[in-house]
Amino acid sequence: MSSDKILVVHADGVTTLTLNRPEVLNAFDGEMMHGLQHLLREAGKDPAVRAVVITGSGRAFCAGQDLGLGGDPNAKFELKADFLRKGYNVLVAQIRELKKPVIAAVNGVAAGAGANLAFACDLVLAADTASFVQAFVKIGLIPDCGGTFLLPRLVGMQRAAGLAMLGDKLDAETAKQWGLVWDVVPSTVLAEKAHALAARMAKQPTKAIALMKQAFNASVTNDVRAQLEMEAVLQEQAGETDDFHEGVQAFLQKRPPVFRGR
Ligand code: LHQ
Repeated sequence: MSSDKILVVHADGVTTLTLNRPEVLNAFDGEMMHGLQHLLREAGKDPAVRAVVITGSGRAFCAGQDLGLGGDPNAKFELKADFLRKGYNVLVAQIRELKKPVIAAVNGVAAGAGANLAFACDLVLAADTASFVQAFVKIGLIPDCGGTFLLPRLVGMQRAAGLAMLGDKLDAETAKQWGLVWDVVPSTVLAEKAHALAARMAKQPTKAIALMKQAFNASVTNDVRAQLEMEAVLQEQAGETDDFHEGVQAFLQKRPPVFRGR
């Protein structure tokens, strides 16, 4: 499946997916949603892909759901639970469960589901011009795309409530101070820095990263004993990888390791 609504570039073990509907600030329509789901599935299957970057074209990262409804200002949006079940819920689960790191390179405003899509990624690298808006309250909705799950865990209940209930824009630097963003870089170098970060992660032991994601996901609901048991089981799996053997050999031979993601 190919669509000009998402641009795809592969380089250095990294697949970069660029949301490409700049005229509506990269808001999601059905085609872009299903395109992104498809491309994430493909990235998951391809052993040559060891990191994924999601970014936006033009001045925005993503303005969430396309509210345009074909240009009719009087149209009524019929919103059923299945809309989320088949759309954003699938997307968030795919990102959280992808056995490879996913980096959001937030190049501009990220609003509604667009903001929470970024927060679902493993690392968020933001341009200094980026901002984040839980826009849902402005149209009478609750945060979705994992927002009610992720926000309290990332920033605590007070800040989650303030962001969700007021819907104000949060600038990139404040988002970093609050722990929503890994780093902020000048907008002119965002793409380059995001690629360098992803290329570095693509050279890490990919299976160990997949197991870390599994453990982090489970840590949200596990108690400490369950989590310790999970670490024991997953560490055994990490210990069975070629990359573990390579890491120890490289250490003993006093050379940098060459991880192959196996
Ligand atoms: C847009 C959009 C947009 C269409 C900007 N759609 N055109 C799940 C369940 C089902 C239904 C609902 O949604 C969800 C999940 C969600 O994501 S709900 C939240 C949906 N998103 C929003 O409510 C955000 C709406 N957008 C905005 O608040 C502003 O556009 C932001 C704050 C993102 C940016 O503001 P500005 O920088 O001032 O840009 P702008 O408002 O002038 O937008 C530029 C153009 O993009 C404009 O079109 P035009 O033809 O006038 O140039 C907007 O209409 C269009 N656009 N967001 N979501």
